[in-house]
Amino acid sequence: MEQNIYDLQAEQLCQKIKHYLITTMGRVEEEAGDEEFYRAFCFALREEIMINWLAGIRTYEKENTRRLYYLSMEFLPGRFLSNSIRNLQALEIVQLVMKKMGRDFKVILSRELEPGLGNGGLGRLASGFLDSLSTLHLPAMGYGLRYQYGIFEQQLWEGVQVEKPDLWLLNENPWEFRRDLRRTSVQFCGISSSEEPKKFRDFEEVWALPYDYPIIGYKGDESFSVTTLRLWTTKESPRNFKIQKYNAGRLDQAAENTALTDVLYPSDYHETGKRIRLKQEFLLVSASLQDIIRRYKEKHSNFDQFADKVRIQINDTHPALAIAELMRLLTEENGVEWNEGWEMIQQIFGFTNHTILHEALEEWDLNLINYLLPKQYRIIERINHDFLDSLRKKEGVDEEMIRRLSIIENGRVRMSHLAIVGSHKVNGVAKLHTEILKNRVFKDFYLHFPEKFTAITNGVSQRRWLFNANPELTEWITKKIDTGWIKDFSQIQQLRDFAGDPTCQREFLEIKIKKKKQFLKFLVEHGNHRDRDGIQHKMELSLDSNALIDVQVKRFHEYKRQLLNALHLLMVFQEIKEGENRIPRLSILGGKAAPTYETAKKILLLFHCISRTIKKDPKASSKLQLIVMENYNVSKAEKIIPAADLSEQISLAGMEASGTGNMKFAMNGALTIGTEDGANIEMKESITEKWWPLSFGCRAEEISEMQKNGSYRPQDLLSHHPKIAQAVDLLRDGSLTENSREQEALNEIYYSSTLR
Ligand code: 26Q
Repeated sequence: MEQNIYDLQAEQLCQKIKHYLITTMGRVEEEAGDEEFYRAFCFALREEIMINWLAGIRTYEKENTRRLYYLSMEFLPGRFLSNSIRNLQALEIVQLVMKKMGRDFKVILSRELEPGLGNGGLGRLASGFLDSLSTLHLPAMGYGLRYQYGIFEQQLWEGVQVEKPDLWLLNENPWEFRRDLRRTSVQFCGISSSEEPKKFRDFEEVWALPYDYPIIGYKGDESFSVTTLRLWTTKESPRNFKIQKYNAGRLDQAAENTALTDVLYPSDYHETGKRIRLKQEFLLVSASLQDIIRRYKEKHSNFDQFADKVRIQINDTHPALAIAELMRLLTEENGVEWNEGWEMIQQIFGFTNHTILHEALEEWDLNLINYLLPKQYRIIERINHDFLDSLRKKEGVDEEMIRRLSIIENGRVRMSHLAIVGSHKVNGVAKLHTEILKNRVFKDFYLHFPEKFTAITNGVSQRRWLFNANPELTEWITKKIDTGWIKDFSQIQQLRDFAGDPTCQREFLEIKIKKKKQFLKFLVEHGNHRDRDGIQHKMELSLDSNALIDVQVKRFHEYKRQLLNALHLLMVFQEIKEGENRIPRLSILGGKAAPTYETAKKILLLFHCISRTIKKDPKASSKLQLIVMENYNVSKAEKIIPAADLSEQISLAGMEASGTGNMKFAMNGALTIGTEDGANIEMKESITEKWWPLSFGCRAEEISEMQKNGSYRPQDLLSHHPKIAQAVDLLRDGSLTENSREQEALNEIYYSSTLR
């Protein structure tokens, strides 16, 4: 009986696919290529979700619920198709369709180009939230930018990072819906007369056009929800092109606004201070807020309930201008009184901080803001003025304290201060991180507004990282504890009862081996390496699934200490050469370096040199291999993480705000080699010491102590530990390099890390 229903549904889907191939692409089934088939398949599948999508929107409208809006300059949703099929519990039907139509499911899935609209953790977290909000049927929406080019594609030419444009919009995207009716105009620059603030002239108008993406929640026993991710672009609005500038020979100025959403800024942790970035941030903020207000006005004739109906979370300070822009929209365009408006603002906004690195804290030149956003600048001045006034009324606040807390200081606007002042909550992304915010980074704010600070530890979506990425382990877990954990991950605790059972341990290890084999197969089939001219060559494996797979995949950054991993590999290399018997180890490295981050690029090159040196040594390569994977992204993560035995989470304690890769590995059964940092600490607490055997390194306080009294002396360490010294020496004695360019890079790493 059930089989018949399946068959019927699959047959219907087949018909739809054929229909789309013919009517939208002019192709018959037999001649359609894989990409065309992929697209037709998505068109057919998305029909199945439209009703739920619309119904959800209608229900929230009818019930007039409070909405949550997540504003973020970055989203990293990963591929849509595979995750959606899994969430819809449609895997079996889809496999049947593929069989009926003679297509390879894996190949079809791999035709989807991943939307890389983020740098790393912060963007992936944003997408994870949308997945959860959708699964939990909560009335929420994400707002971001539809970059024409997402994070660059990384190629490694003999270990040198070469950045190529990310062409995710190469083909028509079946997951986006252009919403012409919702286009919005955003204003930059302009002059207003002080007598008549309503008369604003000579401003520059930019049109933002939204595209909607369905974020499909998990379908448990009941029905499923679809949440909207709305991304703005300026590219597709013909009105953004300035013909007069073009005729005057200034193509750059003529096309500046059509190009505004062209590229994602690829440097995490580095404030760029660039004008186009500021315009991008404001575009997101203004277009989204106007959209939010429009939606509110459909149901209300005044703003009395606005603060009750709207909540806006800002993902780091990147959208913090929303505080000024909403204040402007309320007071200047909707007749709300200043004080009332300000009350509302603080109820509406919440601010998440993701980093303590000083160079990543956004500050804008006052003249730049005043020129591009004169109205908002004046509002920031007033907010600051009122804020400082209220501080002066407090006891024990001197002018030095005022200076430290001020939003505007020394010709700069501090976005984090604006965000804190305008929000009811400021959250760090793990316990330790929040403590550091309270005691160091935002100490003065904590002194005066302790109630604002809260720790909300990050999470990841077990649906993408376990349910979808590891169906084998999913099945095993579900056999033991049923399916509740797919929606509520706290239920995973029930697995405790099985942890010590030898049969369970064996079953688990069998699954791990299977995932390792799949991954190794993927490496052999797709894992190329490039020579100095960028030509690809097949990768050879010297180890098999008996080797420990030891993985560090994340953005390249000094604080994440990929260099420490490299030095450890060199030590293992030496030991093997000296005849020590070690378990074979396959070390996987992956991650992008910001294009301007020279040190990170040198460390990438070092890994290439180490990999090559190991490969050349027959004795070493029978026990050790290092593979540097190009272009680490969400899709690659889905393949690597389930296969990992060891998860490298070795940041300098106090620096990694939370980390989220750590959680993805742990839920796939890898052991964490980790420092006492970010969410590692809380993970260790809940998993307990017994199952967390590989903890190491200084704690955050010990590091602060060392920094304070200058007691970190690498030379002393080297003279006390000959094995470390021997490994470090390889950096400069020429045994890893083949040319002077490489040796110069390694020398710089050597001297910058040993001479202090
Ligand atoms: C800032 C100004 C101008 C241009 C770019 C930026 C910029 C962009 C991205 C600054 C920082 C980022 C990204 C930060 C990030 O990903 N942080 C990570 O956030 C994760 C989610 O909370 C945490 O788990 C990580 O610990 C944290 O490093």
